[in-house]
Amino acid sequence: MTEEGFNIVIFGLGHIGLPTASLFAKNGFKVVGVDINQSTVENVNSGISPIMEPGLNELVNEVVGSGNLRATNNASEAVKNSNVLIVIVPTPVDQNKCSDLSAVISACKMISNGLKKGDLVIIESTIPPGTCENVVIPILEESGLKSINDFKVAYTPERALPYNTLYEMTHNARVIGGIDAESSKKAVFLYEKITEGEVITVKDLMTAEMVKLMENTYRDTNIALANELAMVCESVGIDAIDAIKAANFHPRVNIHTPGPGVGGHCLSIDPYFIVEMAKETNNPSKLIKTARNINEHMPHHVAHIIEKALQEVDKSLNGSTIGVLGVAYKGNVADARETPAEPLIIELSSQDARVMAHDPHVNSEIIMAMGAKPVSLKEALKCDCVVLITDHREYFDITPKMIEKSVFVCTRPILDPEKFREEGVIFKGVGRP
Ligand code: SAJ
Repeated sequence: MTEEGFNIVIFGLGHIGLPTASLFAKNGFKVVGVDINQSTVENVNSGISPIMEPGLNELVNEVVGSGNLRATNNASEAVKNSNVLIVIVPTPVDQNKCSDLSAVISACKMISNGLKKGDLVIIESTIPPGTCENVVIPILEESGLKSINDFKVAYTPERALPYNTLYEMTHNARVIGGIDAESSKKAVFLYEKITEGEVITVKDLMTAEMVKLMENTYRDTNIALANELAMVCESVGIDAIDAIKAANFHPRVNIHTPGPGVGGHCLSIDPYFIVEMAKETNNPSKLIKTARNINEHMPHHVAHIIEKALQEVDKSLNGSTIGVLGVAYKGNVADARETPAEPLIIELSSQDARVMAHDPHVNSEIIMAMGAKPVSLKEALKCDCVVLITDHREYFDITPKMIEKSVFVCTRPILDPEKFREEGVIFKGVGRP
């Protein structure tokens, strides 16, 4: 097999699709990216990355310049001239916490319309186990071709950490499951070209689908445990952050970090795919659902901590100014999807607090859409209560003197409570007594 034998089409030029397309292009493959968003197509074709990701803009510029990557919204033309079709489109959950596969279905229909003998279809989108067999392949077979005999199918989940995507995509191990050995072999050949990490094959498509969900569920459940321990410690006067740090010295213990809740497009969504699958088999997944409930409860818990801290200075939420530091879902990123800051802002506003928010990475329109007034860091620090939600690098240098009204709720373990308390600041936080 050689790079020349493969013409790749990638459906979805988002946070994962664009870096993947660019890495294949950099490694000598001819790649066409299909996206429904016209401005994404135009940006990419001008050598600009619409996604904020370290190193991506330079890479897109290089591979578009070399002629190996181009973008289009003409799916049928792209499918006609290719033999590898990779689907990397979003799979959110709907209001009932069930997977919304509409983007995957739509991409598969476009592929099916132009599918040819010998094509390889690879799904990267996060999906409930069984989706390749029960949804993807039946759509592809509407083409009149038969899987295994006429076309091949593989599933490989992406595992890159946002904002470290290019490094992780080129260094992390990859998991691949195919509908048959030939599908896996072809997919392994392709992904070995873009990662130095090990490329592992698992028995089948469904196992590979499950691996992805297990990884994010492990993390979400572990964080829920940390959050539950933190809330218990708060109520009995133990500093949970210190206790977890000490417990983690045990060689087989790795309790994650408590915080204001779990955001982002992965950990807060993927566990629901297991819950959904388990429900269908009459074998409810109690622990995973409970972990989600705990993590979704955290913004409400933070609101409660703020209320109690204000009471110590004879204030209530009603009429108080609250300065939220950080609305991004985690430190040093501009992404606010599923951020715990949003339900917190909504709850504080519903109790008639005047909520202002500062974030060095997230733009003002997003902050306003959450219901907070965008302000400078200086203004946020003047509020009746300052609440640190996101562990952005910029907040590591906050000192007690900067907290004007002396009430500080710090939901991430990035500052030393004693330093603040010594200077008369009422310092509270998740896991802090
Ligand atoms: N968080 C905590 N405590 C912790 C760690 C994280 O409260 O100890 C919070 C963060 O603040 C954030 C959320 O959890 O709100 C998720 O952050 P994250 O850094 O754990 O994960 P993501 O969503 O940015 O990326 C995850 C990664 N999965 C794993 O590490 C198992 C990444 O490798 C996946 O590729 C990505 O999900 C994905 O696309 O699925």
